[in-house]
Amino acid sequence: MRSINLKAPDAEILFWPELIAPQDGESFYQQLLSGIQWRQDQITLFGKTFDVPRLQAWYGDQGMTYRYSGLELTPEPWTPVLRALKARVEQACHGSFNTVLLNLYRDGNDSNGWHSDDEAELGEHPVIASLSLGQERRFRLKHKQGKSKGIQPLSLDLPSGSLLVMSGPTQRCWQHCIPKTSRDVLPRINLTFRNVIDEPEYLRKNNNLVDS
Ligand SMILES: O=C(O)CCC(=O)C(=O)O
Ligand SMILES: [Mn+2]
Repeated sequence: MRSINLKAPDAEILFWPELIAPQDGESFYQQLLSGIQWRQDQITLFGKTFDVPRLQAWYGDQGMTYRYSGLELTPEPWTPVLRALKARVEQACHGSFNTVLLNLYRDGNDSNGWHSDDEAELGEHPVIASLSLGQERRFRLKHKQGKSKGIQPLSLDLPSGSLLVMSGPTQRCWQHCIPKTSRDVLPRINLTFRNVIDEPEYLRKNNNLVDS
């Protein structure tokens, strides 16, 4: 299936509107809703502790610890459903991923604030492959220097079964978010497949490069 190139400055963003057919999407959605170990994580900002405004889960290869906003996430092992989805995503975007962060937005009050996925363990040019299941979700992007450079923000509605892949300079130059909505919305699931650099492996490779 062919992708659409969203052509924005300082970004590489590809979009597959229907990577997964609606019937399969509904089945995957139900399996994840009931089968994933959804967690209510908390973050501490300026000395105050808050519930993250959504439920989350972290699955992947063993040993791939991921740190963000003071949280340290140790992955649960891949399940058959997650392996099947990972294979579909990898086949579409010719990438490979060793972890997935899942978000469950229970209703319109749940959200994901402005951020970039630019943690060091994702490497210099992170590839973030975001698969959507459940009701359509509004996804917003803004360039970090959008105002001074006159670059317009983007707003996309991500339907169930769609795949959005951000790569190249996107995380360095842009931020993205899922806003709250006053519309009456059903639960929505997002899976962001990522490739976390395995530190010992990374060091070994670098030493090998120096040796050879
Ligand atoms: O739900 C989405 O599409 C956004 C998820 C996201 O940005 C993240 O988990 O880092
Ligand atoms: Mn993100």
